[in-house]
Amino acid sequence: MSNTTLELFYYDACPFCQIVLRKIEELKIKVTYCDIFADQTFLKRLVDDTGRRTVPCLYIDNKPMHESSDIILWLEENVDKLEKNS
Ligand SMILES: N[C@@H](CCC(=O)N[C@@H](CS)C(=O)NCC(=O)O)C(=O)O
Repeated sequence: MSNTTLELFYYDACPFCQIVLRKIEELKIKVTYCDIFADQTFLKRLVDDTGRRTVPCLYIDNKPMHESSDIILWLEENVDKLEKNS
């Protein structure tokens, strides 16, 4: 089982986030969800780490990755190594 920790910074009304959320659901990958509008500490962490408020942003072992297309590609390439939802 993978030890990789995944956290998705997102908000519901963001269409790029929805594309990533659908891919995560399709691949059944275990992710911690960080809604930046529901919890200001998530927004602060995102801005502190990246200097941007842009979502989606996938933290892979605490390293932020922007761009929905890059995130989806990374998920597809690494799905076999990632922890799945039970
Ligand atoms: N090219 C980016 C676009 C992401 C994007 O435009 N996100 C919007 C929300 S839908 C956003 O966070 N805008 C606020 C900002 O960039 O400060 C991607 O595909 O991930």
